[in-house]
Amino acid sequence: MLFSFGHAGAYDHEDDVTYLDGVRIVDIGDADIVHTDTERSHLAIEEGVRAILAAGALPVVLGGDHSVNIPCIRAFAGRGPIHIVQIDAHLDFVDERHGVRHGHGNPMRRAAEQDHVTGLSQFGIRNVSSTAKEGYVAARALGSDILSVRQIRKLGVDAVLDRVPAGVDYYLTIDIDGFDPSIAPGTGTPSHGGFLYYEVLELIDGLTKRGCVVGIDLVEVAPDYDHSGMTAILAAQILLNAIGRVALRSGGNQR
Ligand SMILES: [Mn+2]
Repeated sequence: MLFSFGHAGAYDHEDDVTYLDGVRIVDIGDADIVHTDTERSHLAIEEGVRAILAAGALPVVLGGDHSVNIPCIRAFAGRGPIHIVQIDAHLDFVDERHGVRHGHGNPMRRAAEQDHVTGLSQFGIRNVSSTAKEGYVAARALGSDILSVRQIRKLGVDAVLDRVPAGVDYYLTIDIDGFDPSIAPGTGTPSHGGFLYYEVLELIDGLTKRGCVVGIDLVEVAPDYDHSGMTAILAAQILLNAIGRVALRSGGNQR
């Protein structure tokens, strides 16, 4: 509502584009969850994403913790290969710990195991994480490209985009803790040294020019920790601008 000013679309004077003009957005509501039953909750999420894909629309899924990415990626099975671009402080590549395989430390490992996932670009990874060194080794062995925020700043956005396979379908997963806690404090595992707004927007903008973004999730916004509401506003702004760019450049090209 904060960005609903009563005129259509979102005009960006730098690009001279009115993003979201004519774009139809439908909220299909929450996935039903069964408290303490992750598997059944994930099945409900997968069913919802499959329904969105069957309608020919772009799924944009709001978490929830990062485990919700697992059913989102499963829903793309049988629809052609996807390359995953992850914005996150954490690698989320734990295979199993304490018997847990479908928690919020596991999603990129579960994604990499899927036949329809061809590779991962993991951006913003830094600091202490649930993933130990063996997870990084396993991710790289599966062809994952792992870059920290500092490495991305040294390379620049264009050089980073050059490392992402071109002309393919991307699934974009944004963990809000990929951003710096100074602008996104409302999350369970804040990690200092994170991205600023335009660094991520420019990566997303470049991605929509390089290939087709066919799915998006944004996860780990925790309202109880978001005392100023600023984290939710950041999430809304990055999604508004991401959806606008995908809609403009995919031209109804969604699978
Ligand atoms: Mn994550």
